Amino acid sequence: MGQGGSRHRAEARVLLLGLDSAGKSTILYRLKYNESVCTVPTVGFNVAVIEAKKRRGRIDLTVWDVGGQKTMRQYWKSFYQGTVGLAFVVDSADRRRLDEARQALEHALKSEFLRGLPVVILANKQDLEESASVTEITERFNLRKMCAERDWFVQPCSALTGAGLVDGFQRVAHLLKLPSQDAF
Ligand code: G3D
Repeated sequence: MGQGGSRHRAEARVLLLGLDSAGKSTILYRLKYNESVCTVPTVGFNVAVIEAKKRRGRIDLTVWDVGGQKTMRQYWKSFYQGTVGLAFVVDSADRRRLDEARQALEHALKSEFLRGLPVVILANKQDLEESASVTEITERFNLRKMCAERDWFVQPCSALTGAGLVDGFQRVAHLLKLPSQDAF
């Protein structure tokens, strides 16, 4: 997202969650190196620092991808404390798993540690013809109700082409609240 020469600089921790195969590793890799890669299922975690704009300053988002397989989801909560924003990746083309994705997000958002934190849903794999639209995902996830007490946004994207990724994390940066926000 470019180099920053600004006086104002902050850091924030963001969790990248989503089911296995949603595209989390591909998203992180593309943002980090601006290229696509052959990924293997995430065991443990991947992390990347992404620079974004926030108000008059810059923010380094430390983005954690904790892995989305069923066995890994029980560990998501170990990463909640200290997190200031969420990016939840959905495989928009896998309609059979949209309900499972909705349930995983709903379960995560019940955590006390994530109360009121902004969430950006990355509606990934928009390059595929069969992918669900932003409107469909908003409705299937019942987001107006599920996220009634937090800021939320659905960002269409493709980790394959890179479209929408920078905008998605820019949106996370825009929505999150920093303890030192007044300094910005
Ligand atoms: P995960 O980290 O969420 O488990 P991965 O998911 O990043 O490993 O991606 C799972 C598969 O989806 C990978 O394909 C990857 O190339 C593919 N993928 C990720 N993002 C996109 C996208 O935007 N569009 C398309 N068409 N494919 C995507 P493989 O074949 O390696 O399983």
